[in-house]
Amino acid sequence: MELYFSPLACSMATRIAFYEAGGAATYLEVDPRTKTVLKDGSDFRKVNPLGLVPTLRTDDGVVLTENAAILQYVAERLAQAKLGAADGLERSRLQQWLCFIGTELHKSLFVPLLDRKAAPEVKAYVLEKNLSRLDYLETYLKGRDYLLDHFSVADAYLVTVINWTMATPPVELAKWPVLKAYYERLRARPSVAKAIAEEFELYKAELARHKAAA
Ligand SMILES: N[C@@H](CCC(=O)N[C@@H](CS)C(=O)NCC(=O)O)C(=O)O
Repeated sequence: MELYFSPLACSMATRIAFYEAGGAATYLEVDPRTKTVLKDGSDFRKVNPLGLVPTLRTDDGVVLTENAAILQYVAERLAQAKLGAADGLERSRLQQWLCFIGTELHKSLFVPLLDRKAAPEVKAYVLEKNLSRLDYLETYLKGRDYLLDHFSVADAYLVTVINWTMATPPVELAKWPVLKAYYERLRARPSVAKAIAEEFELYKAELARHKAAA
């Protein structure tokens, strides 16, 4: 499988899933500004017209987009690692969490906060409206190690998104101690630690590249 990714972006969740399962993949870095695939300079929009990562090319050459779909596909393909759901209700729970992370956290809270072009009023509105999502997680995670009863691709996605609090100072994780402890626990997990360490180096290179091009 080939994973189109950008450093520290939501695509890191799929990398974590591959590392967790010991699955082989080819990682193709996409520059988020130029939308070029670094390896060969090709136009990523020819693969995904939206220019969004993650994008996965399966071993059969099929192109899949959308984090929730990709994560569930990878979990099913690498079923021995049990990163997905065991039965019908758990499958719905997994989808519940993937949808929650994708819509309530990723797009509604973090994307506007990370957007350098978003006006301060927009950021203030987003914080006022969406910080309750973190309160909700704080309550849910009390006494739990993971979102389901075991580590799953939903945790891979959540730790990836919570990792962005490093770059969103208005969201101080210390205000949600249970969520902070969850994040730190998951960050220490070998698959997550490896993915963050590797992608952080690539992120620094991306920043240097953008600076040089400015
Ligand atoms: N709905 C998509 C959103 C993916 C997404 O927002 N990816 C970001 C990185 S975290 C991206 O590629 N942004 C580049 C852009 O907006 O041009 C999904 O869930 O996969």
